[in-house]
Amino acid sequence: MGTKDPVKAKRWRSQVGTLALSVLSATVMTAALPGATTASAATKFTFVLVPGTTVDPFYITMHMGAATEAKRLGVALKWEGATGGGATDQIPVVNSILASKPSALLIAPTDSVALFRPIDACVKAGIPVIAVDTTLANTSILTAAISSDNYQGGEVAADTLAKLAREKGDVAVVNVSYGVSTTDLRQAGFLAEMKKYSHMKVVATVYDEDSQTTAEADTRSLILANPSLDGIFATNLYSAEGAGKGVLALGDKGKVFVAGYDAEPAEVSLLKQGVINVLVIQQPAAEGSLAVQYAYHEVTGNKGAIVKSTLLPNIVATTATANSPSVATYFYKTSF
Ligand code: T6T
Repeated sequence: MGTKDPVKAKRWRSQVGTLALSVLSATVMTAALPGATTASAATKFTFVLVPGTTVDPFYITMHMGAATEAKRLGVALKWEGATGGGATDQIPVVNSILASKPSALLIAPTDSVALFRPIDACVKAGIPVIAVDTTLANTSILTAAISSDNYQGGEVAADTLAKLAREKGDVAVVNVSYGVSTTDLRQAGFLAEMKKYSHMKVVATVYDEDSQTTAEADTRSLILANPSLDGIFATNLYSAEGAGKGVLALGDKGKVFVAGYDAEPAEVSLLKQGVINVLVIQQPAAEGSLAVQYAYHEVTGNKGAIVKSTLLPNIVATTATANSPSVATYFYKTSF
């Protein structure tokens, strides 16, 4: 079974792992974990969750899931990070955590290479590290890595835009920043899938450094520079919100189609208006919850229950399904 393509093979394996895991985690969810006794356990373990940024609804929703699981297990959970989303913002945070020596570090590395050394210093100091959402280029030092199926999300975006554009025309990508493992994979999945449509062309890829304003300005320029542009793939929350606002501002709703990622309120509103046509939604709360569970397995010696690499499935929402309650449960929180 599986496939020769290593990415797909790994994905296939982890999906099986995920399936098995989701069954497992459902079981674990209802039963007391070995060693999970009274509140006294709370003081015994302290985990720190470091998001890509502290203001991003994706990570705020992840925090909510992690905090719920930490409470259930009687573990103290700290939330430490920067509002900026770059390696220069995150490295000092990791260095200060090293000094505080928590029981485990759960982190979304903002750069797959630049964060290796600060994270490795934590591991060498005996702090197990779990990557959640983004990861490192070299994962050998990690206890586990949890994310969503980013490559497949890019493929879904390509197929949806191709269908909307009747498999003819030009498209562009509005991405975040090179070196962010998740959005790089989304772009890779999109470009590979687009190759299947011989009458379609990717005319440009731009980077908005995680800024919605820049994404909007880039989108306007892309449309003005490419009058026959039919579609835009915006690889994350801020990119999608910006791309949608750019299309709306130029009056191109229904002419330039938008496939976006994530589900914070402004994006969801643009999806319901038909400005954004499809959103690939992740499960940040489940990622956060699983990361706490794996950290708990690690520190209580239940290492056999840890799956090294997990990709949680995506939820795809369109303008037509955006109002359905089953989809709305996956919309992100802006605070908790
Ligand atoms: O798309 C998510 C996350 O998966 C990605 O790694 C960075 O951007 C978000 O946090 C959304 O802003």
